[in-house]
Amino acid sequence: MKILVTGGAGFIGGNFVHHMVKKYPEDQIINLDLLTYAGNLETLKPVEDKPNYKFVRGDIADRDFVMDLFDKERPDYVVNFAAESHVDRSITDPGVFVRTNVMGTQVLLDASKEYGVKRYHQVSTDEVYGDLPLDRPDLFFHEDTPLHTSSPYSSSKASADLFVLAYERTYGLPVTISRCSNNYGPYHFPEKLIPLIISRALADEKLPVYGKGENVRDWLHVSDHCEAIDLIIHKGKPGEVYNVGGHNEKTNLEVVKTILKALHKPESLIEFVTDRPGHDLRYAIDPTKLETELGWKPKYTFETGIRQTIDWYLENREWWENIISGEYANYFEKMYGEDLSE
Ligand code: NAD
Ligand code: TDX
Repeated sequence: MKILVTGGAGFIGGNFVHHMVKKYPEDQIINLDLLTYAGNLETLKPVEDKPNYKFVRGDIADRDFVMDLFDKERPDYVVNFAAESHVDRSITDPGVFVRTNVMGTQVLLDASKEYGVKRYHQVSTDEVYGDLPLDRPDLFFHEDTPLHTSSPYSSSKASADLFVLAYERTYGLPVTISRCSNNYGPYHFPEKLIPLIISRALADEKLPVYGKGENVRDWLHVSDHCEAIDLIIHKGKPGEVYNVGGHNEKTNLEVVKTILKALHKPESLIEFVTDRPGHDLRYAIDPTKLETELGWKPKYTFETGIRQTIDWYLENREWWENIISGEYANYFEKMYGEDLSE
């Protein structure tokens, strides 16, 4: 089998490449990534010399390039992680989210149709369902919950999902979609909440918490997400959507305090800053379909997963220190400069 993974130099795609290269030595894993600010070849060091792995730099929205690649490689499976993934960046610059997340997906679908791939898998997000109220803990996102997006990011992901489903219905392309809750774990880019808090707390820097820190996210360790995608591409039914989540709902403030406690740092580092516009209140996934139909079960609880993640950041300082000392420093200043100044 030849598996084309797009966005494999990013956080989840990188973890998935590690998982697949190790677990399926007989398969060929091709990683197509543009290496935007979020792509990092350092993440792929552990697999770069493996005989069943190859990296190709390129843009999923570049039709001629993608068609040539499919013509040359003839992948059996396509797993699309490539995306602009940060909600805050989508608020300042939505255009690139439409280009990569919507148009890039449509180019990959065309190529998959043209070259007869056996499975096209779209890595989507629970954000396509919008948000749930804070005072209704009985409500969850199900696969048939209507799409109701809030940010340019989630709108671009929902649009892509609709194209994926349209290609199944109209052209019979064998597709699957997974919609996962918030991931955390190794190789997570430090613009996102958990690695941002770990890296800044270690440097005794102020920790920006939006609004009152009451928003709820449903956290899943990235390796449990990778296992779920592996199961879905091999055993999932074409045309189906699968929700992925492990019932680990926490307020942002709980997450930040858990990290501070583990690092023996004071809560006085917390700084409540201007809220994200349109900030989704609560995400909560019902993963029953994935559990009952495909037998998926997460290995990590939030407590074991956050410990493992903190240890990884402590043991791999070079990986994230290289990022925060580079171009990312300018982004941080623009995004938080005023809020966090003395
Ligand atoms: P990330 O930002 O860490 O990585 C994205 C990768 O895509 C980067 O390596 C980047 O270089 C690459 N890329 C961007 N534009 C590209 C283009 N035009 N062509 C080729 N490559 C391009 O993102 P992530 O957090 O790993 O998310 C991966 C996928 O999972 C995304 O589709 C995201 O929507 C989805 N998702 C993420 C989460 C989460 O919590 N992080 C949860 C659910 C779903
Ligand atoms: O500085 C911050 N302060 C803060 O309070 C940042 C960066 C975030 N937050 C809050 C906003 C959210 O309520 O923390 C929560 C998590 O924020 P992010 O890490 O930016 O993630 P989120 O917006 O929930 O989206 C993530 O999960 C779903 C991923 O980035 C998406 O790609 C995925 O689809």
